Amino acid sequence: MTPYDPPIHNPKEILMMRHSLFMLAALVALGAQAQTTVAEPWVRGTVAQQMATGMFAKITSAKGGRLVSASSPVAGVVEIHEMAMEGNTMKMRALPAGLDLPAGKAVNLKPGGYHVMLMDLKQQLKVGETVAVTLVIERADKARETIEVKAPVKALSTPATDHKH
Ligand SMILES: [Cu+2]
Repeated sequence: MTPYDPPIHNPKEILMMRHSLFMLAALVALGAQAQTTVAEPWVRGTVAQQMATGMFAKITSAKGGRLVSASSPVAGVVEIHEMAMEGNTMKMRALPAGLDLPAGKAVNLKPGGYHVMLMDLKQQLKVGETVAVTLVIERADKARETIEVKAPVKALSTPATDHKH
């Protein structure tokens, strides 16, 4: 008999166990990332004192889910909005339950439609800058996925407002 209990795991076993745990964590992270993709993100630039703007992108959830919330260091409040007709006027309103992302179908967030509303802005957002936005997706299996987006700030130019003489 030895005066002490033999170790349950020798160093080699512990190393292998750590390795497989690391592999498992890597696979879990990979699986979470592959579910939803965010393409062509951008934020509409603001003028001084402007308190709100929109963030737009094409979001595709491979297995379906909902965009349930978002946040950004440049905004005090961030909501998921839609534009909808109320009588004869186009109005925007918050989607309290979030934005539905059908499986495998790209949902286009664009001016005049769905958008991530950045409100209570802490600074002017100038063209050429980049805004960090965190999107929270609740997947069909109820697991939550967090996506960090770096959205370039762009000017919204439409033929109606972009006349130059
Ligand atoms: Cu809005």
